[in-house]
Amino acid sequence: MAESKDQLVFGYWACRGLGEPSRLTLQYTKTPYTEKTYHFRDAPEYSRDEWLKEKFNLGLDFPNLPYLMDGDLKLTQSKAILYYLGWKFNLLGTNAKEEALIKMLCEQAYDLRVQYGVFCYDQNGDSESERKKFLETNVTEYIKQFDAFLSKNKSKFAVGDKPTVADFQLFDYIDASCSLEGGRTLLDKYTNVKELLQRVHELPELKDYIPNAHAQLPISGKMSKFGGQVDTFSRAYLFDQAQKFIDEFEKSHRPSIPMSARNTSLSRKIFDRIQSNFSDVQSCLTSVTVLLADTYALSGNKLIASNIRTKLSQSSMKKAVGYSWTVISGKIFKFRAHDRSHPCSQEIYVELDRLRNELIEHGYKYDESWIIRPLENGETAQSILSGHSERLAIALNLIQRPTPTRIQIVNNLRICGDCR
Ligand SMILES: N[C@@H](CCC(=O)N[C@@H](CS)C(=O)NCC(=O)O)C(=O)O
Repeated sequence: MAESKDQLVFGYWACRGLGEPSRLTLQYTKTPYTEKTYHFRDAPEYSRDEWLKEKFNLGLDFPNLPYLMDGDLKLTQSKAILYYLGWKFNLLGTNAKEEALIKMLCEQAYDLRVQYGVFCYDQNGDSESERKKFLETNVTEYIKQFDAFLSKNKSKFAVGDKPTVADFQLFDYIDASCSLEGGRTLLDKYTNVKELLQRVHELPELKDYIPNAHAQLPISGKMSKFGGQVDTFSRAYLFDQAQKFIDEFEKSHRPSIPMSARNTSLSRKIFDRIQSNFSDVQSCLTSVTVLLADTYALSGNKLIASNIRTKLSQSSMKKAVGYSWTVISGKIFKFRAHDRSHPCSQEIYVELDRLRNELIEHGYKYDESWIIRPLENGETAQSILSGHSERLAIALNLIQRPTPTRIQIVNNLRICGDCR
């Protein structure tokens, strides 16, 4: 943003850290402000010079990051900044009780964020089993309590029917702690929390900021042990940033399979690394081989992909069939691609045609880039993509009467980008 002398100045590291809820507030209120971004230098020393040479010259009473300057008011402490912005922009509730609840939620979310931060910078952040433990104990406990609070209050946003600073604090800090592997699945269980995050995500005032500037920021500083940044970058299709992060991470850590390996959003370059770490295709896990083949195919190299698949089928490794499961009225249904075994198959395919036509009317086009094998006789992009098992499971739900209010699908496969 162009700098003006009366503009607010917000200073913080080039990451989400403790600064993002205030940035979300400034973005939501469309406040023109000057972002003063500080960068850590590269590993191994991660020097903080850029900040330290200014730290004591800014007129801050308690020099720290983040800081906010609004005319002669110079503030540090992330929550003091957030509450000030909340007051200034009328995002702190409409009475003393609401304000107290908003602050309680902000403090609670902050406690979670601090625990998550301490964990990720600690050696344990490097261990997948420790991350799992941390998610299952600490993070789960917080999310469970937030969910119970939201279910009791039943308002559209955390406190009341309009967004407040509590929504921005909850949105960013819960999202950060759920960037640990399994965090998204955890959120699926706590629908009040999940829906709140979704509502914030969909705020029209944030529709440019969240998928762009916000998504590009790493969650934590670069010396954090946990590679959640890679995951976040890849989710946002920012492969170059993901690669850069891995390069920097590996200057001081042993090479590892990037977190993004678990996502669909994979770059060929990232996966070349997996191949070099698992150079003997015969001996590595089937799933890694399948993933490797899919990645080559997605990055346009169908020949290498097909060679890997041929090797796989000639080896003793067995590729599990991909299924999507869904539960309707307590009964489990299972679909594989192009499945016609369900007694309502005919209606399922009619429903899929209806959905497809409706989507096409709204501008949808099949994304052929997700087809990762050569087309066979008579096949078209449409016939392949529209037979994906998750679509069949969704269609079965949609032909139920009454239509279920929530559809849950579980798969043992990657969901292709077109189905998403
Ligand atoms: N309680 C403070 C903690 C601030 C803090 O720890 N800031 C870290 C980044 S999250 C920092 O690097 N501060 C700069 C410094 O210590 O010089 C807050 O909530 O703002």
